[in-house]
Amino acid sequence: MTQTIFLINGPNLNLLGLRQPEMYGRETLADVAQNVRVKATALGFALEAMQSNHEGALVDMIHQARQSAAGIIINPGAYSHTSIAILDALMSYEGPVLEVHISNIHKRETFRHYSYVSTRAEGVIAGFGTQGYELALDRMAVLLGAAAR
Ligand code: CA2
Repeated sequence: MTQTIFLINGPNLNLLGLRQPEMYGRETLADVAQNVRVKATALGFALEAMQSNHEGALVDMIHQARQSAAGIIINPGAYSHTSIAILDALMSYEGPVLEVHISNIHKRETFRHYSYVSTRAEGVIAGFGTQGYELALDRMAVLLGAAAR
C-alpha cells in the first residue's frame, strides 16, 4: 500500500512568495507543495500538504497523522519556538519527524535559536530556502526505507 507523508506548515507560511522574498524566497506554498509532491510521487509516496495559522489545528493534523501518515515533514513556523502542545502531539506520533526552516534560524534573533520541535525531530534543516522541503523528503525516503544511502 502507498505510504503517505504529511507536509505540515504553520503560521504565516501561507504568505510564502507573497511577502519578504529576501527572507523566504519567491516560491509560494502551492509551488512548494507541488515540487514536493512530484518528488514524492517519483519515490512512490503520496503527499498530503496542509497549513494552518492555529496551534490547535496543527495539533489536530499531527493526531490525524497517527492513523494516516508514515512520516511528517513540518515547518511549525513561530510555534517551533513556543509550542509545548505541538511538541506533545509529535511525541505521541510514532513515525519519523523532520523539521524544516526556510531561513537559518541560528543566524537570526536569539528567540528563534531554540525549537521545542527539534527535541523530537529525527533531523532539522534550516537555511536552505524552500529547497529544504525537498531535501527533507529525500531524507524521509531513506528513513522509510524507500531509498538507500
Ligand atoms: O524560517 C522558517 O521557516 C521559520 O519557521 C519561519 C517562521 C519564523 O517565525 C521561524 O522563526 C522560522 C515565520 C514564517 C513567516 O512566513 C512568512 C512567509 C512569507 C512572508 C511573510 C511571512
